[in-house]
Amino acid sequence: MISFIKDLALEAGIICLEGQKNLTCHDLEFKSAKDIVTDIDKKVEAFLVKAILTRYPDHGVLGEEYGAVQSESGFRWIIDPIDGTTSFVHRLPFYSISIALEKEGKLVLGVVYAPAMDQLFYAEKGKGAFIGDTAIQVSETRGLDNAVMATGFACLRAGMKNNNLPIFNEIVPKLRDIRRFGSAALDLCYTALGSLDGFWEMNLNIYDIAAGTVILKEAGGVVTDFTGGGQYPEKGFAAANKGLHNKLIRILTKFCPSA
Ligand code: 2AM
Ligand code: CA
Ligand code: CA
Ligand code: CA
Repeated sequence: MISFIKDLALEAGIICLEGQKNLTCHDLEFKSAKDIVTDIDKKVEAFLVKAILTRYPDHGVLGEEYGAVQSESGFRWIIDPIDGTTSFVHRLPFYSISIALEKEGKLVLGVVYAPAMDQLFYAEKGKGAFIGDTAIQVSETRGLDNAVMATGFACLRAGMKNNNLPIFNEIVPKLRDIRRFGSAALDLCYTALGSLDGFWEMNLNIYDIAAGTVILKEAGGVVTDFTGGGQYPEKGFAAANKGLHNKLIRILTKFCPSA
């Protein structure tokens, strides 16, 4: 199953790279002023859903662009066809295809592919996390002052009252530095890889984080809401290596959005 999904992600990557060549401002649709979608997002999701349901006709699906296909099977695929559409449209390499599988409500498989950099991350529950053929592990950084983290501002685009800017102001001075790539799935994979030490964001959706969460947990990382509990992404989303996660939560907990 994992090799089937990895192959699909690679094929979806070709659709992204080819589609991007001919992309113009006329191909953008605005879900809202700051929330864009392209034909390629839709094409990739349609391709993935068709291939998955052809192979597993009784499974369910949740995708960002076309929503849900219900199922009684206990299996649900959670798909973000392009995570980081803004980066994709602006021809920055930090976008990804994100595919996860949930079994009886528990995430069991995740594949994240960044076509512009040819980086393929994947994990199956209990079997470790990988980039290509190489096993990956979170960093051993223990102090916030040695940590490089990522965050994002989905909250601004969603026009939500829960804003990341006060959190950003409080955390960034405590860190070595901050990065903002624009793909929550990749932020999680880079934390799994140990290149980043942690990541937080609010107003994310399950399809932004499902695959990356499997990958990060299998790489030894911890994923919670802003209070350290399991109500993510509704009550915020915080991910880090084990040593740093508590330190991050201590700051985030007072900013926990009311779900
Ligand atoms: P997307 O590119 O698939 O939409 C980066 O901040 C994260 O926020 C990405 O995972 C991005 O996913 C998501 N995002 C972008 N616009 C958003 C919006 N309007 N509401 C919620 N999340 C959004
Ligand atoms: Ca989107
Ligand atoms: Ca997304
Ligand atoms: Ca998307």
